[in-house]
Amino acid sequence: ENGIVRPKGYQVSWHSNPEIEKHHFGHAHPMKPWRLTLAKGLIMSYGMHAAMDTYVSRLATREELEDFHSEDYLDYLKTAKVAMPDDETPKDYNLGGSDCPIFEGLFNYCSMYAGASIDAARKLCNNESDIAINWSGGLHHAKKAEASGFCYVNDIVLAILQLLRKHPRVLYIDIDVHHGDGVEEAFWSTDRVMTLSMHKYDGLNFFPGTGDLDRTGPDNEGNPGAHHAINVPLSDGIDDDQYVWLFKTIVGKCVEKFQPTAIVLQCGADSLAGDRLGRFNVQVQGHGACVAFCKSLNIPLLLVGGGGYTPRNVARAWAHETSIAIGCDATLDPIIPEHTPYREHFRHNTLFPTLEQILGEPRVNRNTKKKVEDIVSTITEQLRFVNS
Ligand code: TV7
Ligand code: CA
Ligand code: ZN
Repeated sequence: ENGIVRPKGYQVSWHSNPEIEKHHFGHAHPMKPWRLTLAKGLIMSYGMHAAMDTYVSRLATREELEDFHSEDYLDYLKTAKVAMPDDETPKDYNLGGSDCPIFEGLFNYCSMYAGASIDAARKLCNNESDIAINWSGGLHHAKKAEASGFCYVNDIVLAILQLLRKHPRVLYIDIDVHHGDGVEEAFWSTDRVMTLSMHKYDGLNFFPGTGDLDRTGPDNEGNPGAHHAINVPLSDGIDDDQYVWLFKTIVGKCVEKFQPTAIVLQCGADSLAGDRLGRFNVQVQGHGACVAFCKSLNIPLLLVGGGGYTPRNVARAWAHETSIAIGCDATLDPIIPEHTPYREHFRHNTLFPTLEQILGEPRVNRNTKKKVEDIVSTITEQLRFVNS
């Protein structure tokens, strides 16, 4: 089908569970697990599943979730009940507000996306996969005992903890438009994980309000985690050229200094132009170029999803990035196949719509040349303190 063949010399595994897609955060909520259905339909209409080892993921076990989360939080998450709409009960563990509602099947939903990331990490540890993919994961805001920003269980932290059983050093990279605060916090005090997030930063005006350039790790002397948190704060409207230049330059320097033995890339698609919550002008091509650059490093790679609130663009990005993982991107027909489920949802029939097609009016790029160059020099200076 479409000439998609298994990549020679390396293995890609795809971890998903159709049950995840059936959950609903509530009518008006921007997080729509249904976007995974749209992405999967597009991936499969191109025949890409034939080129991967596909796994229906299992639920993470209680013990696995306890690797990071506290027992009392997990108890509450498991027993929390959908409240009456006008119920004024206190929002324990930040659960039950409008960002992190309690919905039907919540604990199963969390256990499933976490199980998929843990399985994916184990495939990399066993050398059974070179690239492992879980588009339903990437929920980077969840804390040890707190839900935050649509995230309840931090599958990324759980996956990195699995990788650390085999791998001395893990590089975490986060291209979601929001700061990857939960992952940064979890590994704040260790030099075995370097975290790098690119995000919109505007003080407290943009969620979660952290991730300024000078947030680089603990500042108490002798703490091993010092300098191992890297933050790239950006303004509205950044385009592919600037974004991909920053990504390659900074990731290149991090890999050179830190010498990671595994990489986790959070591919949040809310950094794309036209996202309902995002503010950037990044296109599917630029977003995908970040994935291609990581693949080119030939280091075991875990790809997870994350944000993404305009489902048609989420599906485009993750389908394109799946094609990069299996190495068929150059030969893929950019015209979305006729038999793609929900094809009418894509509006334009191409994987790569132009900015004019995506946006009603263009978003002004507030990132100057000087600003992006200054970010690189500050981070270059920071990395002088990092040894592998
Ligand atoms: C990884 N932005 C998650 C990103 C999490 C962002 C926020 C909303 C939002 C929630 C809704 C809703 C919304 C149109 C957008 C301070 C508040 C302001 C709730 C209305 N519409 C990821 C979290 C962020 C919920 N939260 O990184 C139900 O926007 O800014 C905030 C916090 C308090 C709560 N209110 C928003 O991408 C997966 N929430 C509509 C209905
Ligand atoms: Ca980010
Ligand atoms: Zn986000």
